[in-house]
Amino acid sequence: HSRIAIYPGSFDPITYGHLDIIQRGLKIFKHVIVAVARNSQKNALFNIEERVDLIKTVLKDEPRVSVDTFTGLLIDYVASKEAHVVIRGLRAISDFEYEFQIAQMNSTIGRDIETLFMMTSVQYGYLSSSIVREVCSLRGPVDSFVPPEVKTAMQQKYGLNR
Ligand code: COD
Repeated sequence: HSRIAIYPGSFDPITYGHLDIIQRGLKIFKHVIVAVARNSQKNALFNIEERVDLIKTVLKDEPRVSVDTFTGLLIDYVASKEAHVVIRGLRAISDFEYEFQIAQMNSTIGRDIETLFMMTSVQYGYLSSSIVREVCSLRGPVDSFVPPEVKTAMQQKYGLNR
């Protein structure tokens, strides 16, 4: 029986789409560890420490969530936490191929790991960190996509807080 689930990702930055998956994960698991990957190759807006701080800030009232980082293989990190479940979110069909590949790889090279997919909530189906970054950088409204603290941090990065 799993009481802990690992929710890994880049979280650059965390959005309401991620937060929705976390809140729903908490209905199934006693504890969710949000694990920010250190060696993600994506072009980053926020460094790892900034991403962790933002996640901690927006989840400060949720004692059943902890925030951590990991390097190397996800399966090794999961094993180090004595966890067996990885939560991932699924949006469109376009997510499927990538997610399917990761999950198959992890269940092949990992031991006793299940990937649990949660379907996005309708209102967040189109939401991704990268599209939110783009909208914000072009001075579009992002209030319905990210918490206020994340919006402020993004605007600072893009030099929009004047
Ligand atoms: N609604 C629902 N789910 C969402 C939404 C939304 N609006 N937005 C994002 N999500 C989901 C994503 O589908 C994903 O499941 C999760 O939230 C995190 O998303 P991202 O984009 O922040 O994170 P990714 O996909 O970049 O994370 C990839 C990892 C870092 C987990 C992966 O690269 C990894 O495990 N790296 C470590 C090295 C490793 O083990 N590699 C081998 C694996 S094959």
